[in-house]
Amino acid sequence: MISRILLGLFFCGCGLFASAENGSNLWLRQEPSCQATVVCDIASPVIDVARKELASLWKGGKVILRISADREHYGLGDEGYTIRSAGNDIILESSAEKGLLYAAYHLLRLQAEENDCKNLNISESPLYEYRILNHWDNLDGTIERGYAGHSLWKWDELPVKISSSYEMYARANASIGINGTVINNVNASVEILSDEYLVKVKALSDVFRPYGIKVYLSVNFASPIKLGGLPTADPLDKEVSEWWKNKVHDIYSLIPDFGGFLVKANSEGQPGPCDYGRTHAQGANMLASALKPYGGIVMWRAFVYSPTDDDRAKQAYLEFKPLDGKFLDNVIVQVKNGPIDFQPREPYSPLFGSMPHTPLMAEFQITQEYLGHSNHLAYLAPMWKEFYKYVSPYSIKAVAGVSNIGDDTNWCGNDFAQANWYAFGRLAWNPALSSSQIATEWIVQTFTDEPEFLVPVNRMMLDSRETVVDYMMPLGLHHIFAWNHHYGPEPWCEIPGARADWLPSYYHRADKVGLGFDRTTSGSDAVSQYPDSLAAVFNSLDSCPEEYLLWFHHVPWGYKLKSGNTLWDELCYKYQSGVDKAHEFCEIWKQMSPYIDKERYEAVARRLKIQADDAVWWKDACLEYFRTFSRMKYHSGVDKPVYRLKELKKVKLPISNYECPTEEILPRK
Ligand code: BDP
Repeated sequence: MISRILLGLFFCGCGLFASAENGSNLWLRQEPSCQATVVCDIASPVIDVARKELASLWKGGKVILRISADREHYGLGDEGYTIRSAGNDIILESSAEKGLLYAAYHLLRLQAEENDCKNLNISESPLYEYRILNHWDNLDGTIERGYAGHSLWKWDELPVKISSSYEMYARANASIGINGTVINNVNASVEILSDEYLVKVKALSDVFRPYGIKVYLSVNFASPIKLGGLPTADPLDKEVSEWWKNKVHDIYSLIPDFGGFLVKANSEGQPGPCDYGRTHAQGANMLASALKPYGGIVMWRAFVYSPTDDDRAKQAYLEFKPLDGKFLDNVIVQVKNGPIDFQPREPYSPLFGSMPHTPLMAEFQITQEYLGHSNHLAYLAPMWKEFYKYVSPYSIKAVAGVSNIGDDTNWCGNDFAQANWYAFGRLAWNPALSSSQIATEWIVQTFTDEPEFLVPVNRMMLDSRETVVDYMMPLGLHHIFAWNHHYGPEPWCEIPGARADWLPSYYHRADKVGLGFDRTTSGSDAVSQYPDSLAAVFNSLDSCPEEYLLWFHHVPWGYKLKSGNTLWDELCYKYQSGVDKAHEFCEIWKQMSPYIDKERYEAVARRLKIQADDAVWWKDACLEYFRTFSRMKYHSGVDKPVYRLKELKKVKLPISNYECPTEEILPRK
């Protein structure tokens, strides 16, 4: 934070920051040149941003910005645009101001990538109307599952003091097409709807508006009781719906373009309509009716599970599918990408495709809650693309990403975690972009376009998520984290009296016979929630993709996989491969030092070292523990354990969101 403020002192003549290489400028590192001629006959806050950006950064000839009412631009929507070269000039056209803003950022990105901008003929529009960040930020400044310092929002200072970070945040989002932000945690405090906080929210909205970003709020369903003093929050109670109507009216009087509400209801202890015997649809519709006259929406989360005997992976589907078609048209049901909870790898949630009469939005997690926090390099575009292999991008209405942004100097803790913020925005705009293309764009803008750097770093990023899966939870394993913690391994964890579905053994089901959760038709039957043809593929041990094997099957230790290896051997090789790759990343990075600044080089090197150490920890913990069931040996090519299981079992992770320096926690080697 301190260095971000210091940076602000170095204003250049045209008002943008001069760059300093501490990650604070994200991918927006172009030096201002202040030489461009920008022609535009409209003045508005949004256009002013586009004009200012181009005037300060564009190094080519004249840029002309035009609003056009022709059929082509009309067809591209409010946010779409064309970029065309006309001799030495460049013409940006859109049917609306926001399109021109995005066109300006597109042009500047081309320049940053050193494209030849002489013969441009580009036509673009986003696939989704809603491209939204979800901040899990609490009003006390902490962030649930945040690994990059405290919240960006300085609630104590607002609305009087407006940190310069807010504008930079908006600018970064606009540059990648993000057009909405839910600024508070889904586990929402009722205070956010108090008069005191709403003026603070308004102050943030005012900063974001010129960048095309709408503000949304997470709301607590019991607000009418806790804030309004009513005896109930029953959605069918007249006074309750009146209370919400008045609240919504107050919000729109302050923030005329307010986006709407995000709601986590009847999930993990949060209040909701089911407390009154009402359905999720009744709860959502009551809020939606209040928002409807103003054009606001409700994003109603489907992340629900209760401590029943039934398989947790089935519960959201069981609860929400019967409600298909029962939601008002300004409700979108927000579904996590997988059926459980943001694991390093999950099959897609079967709710997608199962609610044809309800708009759905995908919720991805940008913050690495289950992928090594900000210590591990895990480039997530390949994970999100994997979701789209099964779920057509056209079948969903919108996308949300749980943010990884905090007040750390470099915004995301790990410099490479910025790539996930970037990739989320770019894929929300266009899910057809490849992971590699996005990585290349990001590397070139964030670091350098030197091929000696670009090629290996791109490769490393593309390999990174699979590497994390390999050393944490290969072959479909999931949720084998330490108790109450989502960083290190504790597959053996048993807590007397704890909910079964909060313990790793619920998920891995290791026994003398084998490993994995039987979700086939002869097990929990979760497979049957998928379309028939896919269910058949997942249901059979032979045809189930191996990356989901232990998700759907309890597999005997000696079962032969496609490689010819037994399950046990394959498991060993996967963990070993994860460890090897993590070490390889350290070696690759060592070669990169000549190409970038010392500060970011060292920060990344330090985290890669933690990642490599953690990979060994994961391998030893999991293999040594599972070996107590398989009773099988490590074959050649698999390293002897560095740690003993007995010692690893004593490791206690600090329950906190800050980085865990593994060497301080682990027993001596
Ligand atoms: C889980 C997180 C928890 C969140 C919850 C949610 O562990 O902190 O509150 O999801 O999405 O991943 O509501």
